[in-house]
Amino acid sequence: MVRREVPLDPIWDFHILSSSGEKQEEYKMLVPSCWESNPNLASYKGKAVYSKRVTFGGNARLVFKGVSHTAYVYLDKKQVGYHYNAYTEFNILLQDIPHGEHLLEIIVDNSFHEESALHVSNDYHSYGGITRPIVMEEIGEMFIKNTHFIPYQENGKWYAYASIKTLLSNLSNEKKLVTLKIKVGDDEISFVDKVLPPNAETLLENSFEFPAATTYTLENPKLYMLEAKLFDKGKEVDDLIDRVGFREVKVNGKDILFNGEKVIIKGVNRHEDYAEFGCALPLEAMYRDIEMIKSLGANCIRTSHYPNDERFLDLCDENGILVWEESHARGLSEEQMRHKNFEKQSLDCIKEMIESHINHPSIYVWGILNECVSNTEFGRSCYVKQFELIKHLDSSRPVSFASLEAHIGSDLCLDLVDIVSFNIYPRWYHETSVKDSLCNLKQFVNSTSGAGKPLLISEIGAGAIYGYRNNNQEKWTEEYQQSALTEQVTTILSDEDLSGVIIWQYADCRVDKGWFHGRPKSQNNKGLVDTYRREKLAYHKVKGIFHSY
Ligand code: ADA
Repeated sequence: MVRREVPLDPIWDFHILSSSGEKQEEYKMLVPSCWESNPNLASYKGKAVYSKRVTFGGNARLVFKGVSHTAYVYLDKKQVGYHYNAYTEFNILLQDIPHGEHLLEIIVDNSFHEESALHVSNDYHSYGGITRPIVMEEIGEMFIKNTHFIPYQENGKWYAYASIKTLLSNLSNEKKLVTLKIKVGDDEISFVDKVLPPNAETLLENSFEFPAATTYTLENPKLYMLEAKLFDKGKEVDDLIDRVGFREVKVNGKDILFNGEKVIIKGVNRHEDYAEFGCALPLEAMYRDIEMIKSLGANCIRTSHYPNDERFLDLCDENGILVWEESHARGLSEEQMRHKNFEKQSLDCIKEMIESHINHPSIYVWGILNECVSNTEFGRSCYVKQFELIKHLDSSRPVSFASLEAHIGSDLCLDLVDIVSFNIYPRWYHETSVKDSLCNLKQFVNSTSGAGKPLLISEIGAGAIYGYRNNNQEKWTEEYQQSALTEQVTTILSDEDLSGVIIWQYADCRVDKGWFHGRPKSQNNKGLVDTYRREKLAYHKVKGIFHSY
């Protein structure tokens, strides 16, 4: 390992900021964590500043895996970075910094300020703080910015091939001649004597054969270490390590194919939310979710409604759990989509999501714009732009978006997707039977350009308050939720026209204050487990059903 990390102690100085920017209450804050974990700040919305003295010098990259939701970064009182969106990674390049101690300050804002188009009052909570890990990396004059690995099939031969793209950065004022070596398992490939122009980025790309590669399957999720090493006159000057898998996702007619085999989706939607930790789940809590979801018999998680912490995606990779990764947006109206920053903030989110997560073999779908305005011409133009960007960045995965029941009859975007997906709530928001609801949906989809494509139920479910029990078939009881989910899930999984179901939702989650109507305890209570992961009756019932299909 050549690239060195500058150690950052996890305890930071922390001050609440007044509206005029003055430091007020003082705390110590753990990074990563949400400030809501501090009882005094459990409902705080606004600005705060994190500060720390760090000793380093030369060139460095400050990598933030997630700050919720707007970050202004200062080094020695000078602004060096800005980022919007809680759920995507960003980094800041610091060049020619004098060696010594420096003051690093990060102002974080989680208010629904007027520049914010995606973080708005919603059916989930926009927490505050540096909620995902942060690292400071020492780099030299040249470094490997990223390596993208796309496995593919040729001439009926599975997974012997991959296209590998590596972006190199030369920060010096001189032209450099370098060699890049990339090892995947035991195979090594090289880009020899490549010229890097001064102060520029250079993309090296080619396709390679890996004849000995073992296929990544859901039963045997074989991962390979990808090690990229950069050499300047024979001396190793930088390295980057990631994990990859050889697999292929395709759509054929109405089927979703994973390694050429039809897969039926049995999934759960999951928010990053946990009673004690808010959205900043420690690895143990993530791991527990993975264990519970596997034991449920599910094979898929939808990261509703934003890109997830990469450590969670790593766990999905390791456990062979398919991931529908979604860019950030939920239920935006046309007016909200016409917000002056909506387009830029959405496209940035997609770019950052794909750039940083493209190598995860578990991701099988890129999703966008959950339940937004896919039934107007303006709305459609937004979906078109976002899908174009996705296909430009990664054309190897199918794309989709979750439409809603209210758009049955009017959705204008079903031609844009590889997989048609709808969120429907029979037996919860209305009393139409599940069978009739599916019938209406299929009739509509078949009358559109979505006909003949895989059709997935991306949300269905019912609410229950953990521990509220009676046998009166009353809504909010665990018994009612169990009976609704039994009908919903068995009807979908028995229907051969459908590609499967993703239950809304795995665990209860906190919602924004404005959402208290229909949200007892200010939570979305449709979880199979509550915010502490205590199992409701429905968890056990669904487990039986998932294991029998
Ligand atoms: C929608 C939405 C979810 C959640 C759900 C519900 O379909 O996509 O975020 O709000 O409904 O509980 O009503």
